[in-house]
Amino acid sequence: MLEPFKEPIFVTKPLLPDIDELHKMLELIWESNQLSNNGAMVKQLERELSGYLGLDQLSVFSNGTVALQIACKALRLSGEVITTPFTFAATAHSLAWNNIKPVFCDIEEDTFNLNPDCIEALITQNTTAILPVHVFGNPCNVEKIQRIAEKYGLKVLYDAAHAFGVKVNGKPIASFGDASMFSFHATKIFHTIEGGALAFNDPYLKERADSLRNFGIRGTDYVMEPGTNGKLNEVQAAVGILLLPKVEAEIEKRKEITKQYGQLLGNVSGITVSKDMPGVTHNYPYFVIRIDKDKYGLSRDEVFDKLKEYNVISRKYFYPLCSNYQCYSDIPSASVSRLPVANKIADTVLALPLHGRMQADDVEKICDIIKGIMP
Ligand code: T4K
Repeated sequence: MLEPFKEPIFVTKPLLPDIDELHKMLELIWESNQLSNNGAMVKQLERELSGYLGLDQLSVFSNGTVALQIACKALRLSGEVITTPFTFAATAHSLAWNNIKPVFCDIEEDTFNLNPDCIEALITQNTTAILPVHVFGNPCNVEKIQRIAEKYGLKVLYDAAHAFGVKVNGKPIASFGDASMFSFHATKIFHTIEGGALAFNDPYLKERADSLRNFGIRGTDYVMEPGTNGKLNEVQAAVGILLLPKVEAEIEKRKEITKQYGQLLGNVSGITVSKDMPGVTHNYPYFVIRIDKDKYGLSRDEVFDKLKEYNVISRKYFYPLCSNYQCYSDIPSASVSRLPVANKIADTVLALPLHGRMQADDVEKICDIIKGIMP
């Protein structure tokens, strides 16, 4: 019988800047007296992120959710938007906050992403856009989605919250679609404690989003439209500047851990591990397994509870589906019968701990526990 971990081992642990380096950055901010409102640190972070990600039109925001809400406004989305139910609450909520009706589309069994083959049947005269999510950093079928969008004159706004630094055949993930949102929450590979970014393919859209994040103000005497407050502050931008050079090493470490998990769990009956996709530069934000109760002997919920007894705090990302939230479940597209794959996946996935400070021994022990609890 294995002993539980002495301390809880969480699904992630945030990357932290060196405290002395942060102190030096704070001194610069204190000297400048500029704490917010598009100061030097925010501008530097935007420049460095644009360079790192290979994107020209990039702006940072106070969080990913507000960035997504602003993107909907900047793209003038309205009516209905087709999206995935297998995502974090923020995706569908950003539409609802813009008085847009989310129309839920089923997902692919292998990638957990929006299934492009199910999109066309959901398009009506009220549809203005598609909002797919690159779930767990795995790219959507960007080419098929683009073809459908062009055929019906729809915008494509990607929720790339998990996909920082991901590339498809060498192209940055945010070069696809009209706009993409990255989350810089503390639980993400690159973060600014709270924060987010939008990348656009049109400079006009960036200009509009920049004004929308600052109340719609366009000049000293001119407010163009009802904007909001979506500004990132200088201290958080400084955290981002210090973390950016650490991202590559973090991804490398996570890649090793992902490989180790794959080797140790790949042959366990009833457990499916995620695999790299051809042509994709991955960023390894989460390690997610699928559990088939008939073969493994325990359900996902039973594994979740058992792991907790060993101090392994896994997460049921993404359960419940957005389409099953009380606020959306009355929408016709949300019915369980229309989303068979998404409902099946949401009931069987489990995210295991994954971060750069995990040791090989930790991974081995978690895998031993998973094998040991198997009836
Ligand atoms: N779209 C998608 C697809 C998203 O996944 C998200 C966010 C968004 C949009 C919206 O972006 P933001 O507005 O958040 O920028 C977390 C995050 O809060 C959320 O950002 C993220 N997705 C979501 C998938 O996960 P919780 O409720 O699961 O987080 P929490 O607090 O349980 O944290 C998970 C574990 O991480 C904890 O057990 C311990 C560890 N942790 C967490 C924090 C915050 C730490 O060790 N230190 C920390 O400071 O939502």
